[in-house]
Amino acid sequence: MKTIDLRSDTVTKPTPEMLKAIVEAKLGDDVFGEDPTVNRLEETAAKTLGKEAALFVASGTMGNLICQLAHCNRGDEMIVGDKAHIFFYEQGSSAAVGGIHSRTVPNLSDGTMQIKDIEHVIRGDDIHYPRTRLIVLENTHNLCNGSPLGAEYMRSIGKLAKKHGLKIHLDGARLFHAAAALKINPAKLTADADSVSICLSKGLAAPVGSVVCGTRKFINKARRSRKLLGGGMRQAGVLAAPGILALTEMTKRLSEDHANAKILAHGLASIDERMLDPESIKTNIVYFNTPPHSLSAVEMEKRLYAEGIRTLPFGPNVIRAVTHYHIKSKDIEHVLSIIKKILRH
Ligand code: TLP
Repeated sequence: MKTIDLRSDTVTKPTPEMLKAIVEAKLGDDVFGEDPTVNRLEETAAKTLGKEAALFVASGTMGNLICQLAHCNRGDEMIVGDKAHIFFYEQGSSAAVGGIHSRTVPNLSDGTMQIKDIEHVIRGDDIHYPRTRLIVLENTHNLCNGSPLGAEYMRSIGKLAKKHGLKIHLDGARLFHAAAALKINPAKLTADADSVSICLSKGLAAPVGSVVCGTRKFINKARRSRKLLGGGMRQAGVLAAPGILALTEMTKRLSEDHANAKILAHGLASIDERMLDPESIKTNIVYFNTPPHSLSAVEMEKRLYAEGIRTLPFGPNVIRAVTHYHIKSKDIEHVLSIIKKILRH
């Protein structure tokens, strides 16, 4: 039985072109800055996002932490959404490793935080308080239905940060998904951020890696933080080579994944409208409820797994399904027919 894996877009495997690029990659020792393929990936990422420089890192989690360490000193405070991946799913590494205090602000269902809520929690100069240094944003916003944050919103946060002398870090694990949904150049979404972390392995088919972008001065600092965390890699060009194709080729097809997510969302709503509001699905992440008095999320996940369909339960009644490179529209039709069958019995 063929498996349809909707757990995450992290499951995408390298394309044949990527495997060829891995074999042919020109290599050197990247800790000495001598791996030409890593250098090419970093230049490509910086140029794509309109930044001076970039740094190849092992993962999105590492990229986010490196940026926090480069922006903040121990005891500083960062303002972060209460549904942010950095706050929820990164083991509290801001505090555990960086000694950085998180001040949360509610994320609205579209992934934004209200300007007034952010402004309200910025600390004044008082001996009792930590110093506010950083505002953290996430685009697309994973836990908020994969919502894309628009350029205008980014600009308004940029203005606020300038007014208060704060820096902005953007967790752009799925930044290209946002750009595809908004039909906008990704650099327009990063112009107001001091640092951005993008993932090459979320829907873009690279096997490993993320890239952090910012000013040259910031990236020099970030390079030190990467070494501190043990993330200096040597002949990393074998990983950077597929990363270049992820950025230059695989970003072009993401609207296909968004279209499949929309088909899934509308199909689910037509099975039972209580499962989700299909209009809330703007990118490739679909959260849906199991209908009341039917199955729990764990039971539904098990029943789907028995049919070769993999999903992730995200709460007592919430399931996540993520579309990606390996998912075709006929797979979505099959998934919908199986869910219909499961709910009927
Ligand atoms: N997200 C994973 C899980 O951790 C939930 C997923 O399957 O969606 N920022 C965002 C917005 C992310 O969604 C993720 C991964 C990361 C950072 C961390 O990236 P990695 O897994 O490369 O450390």
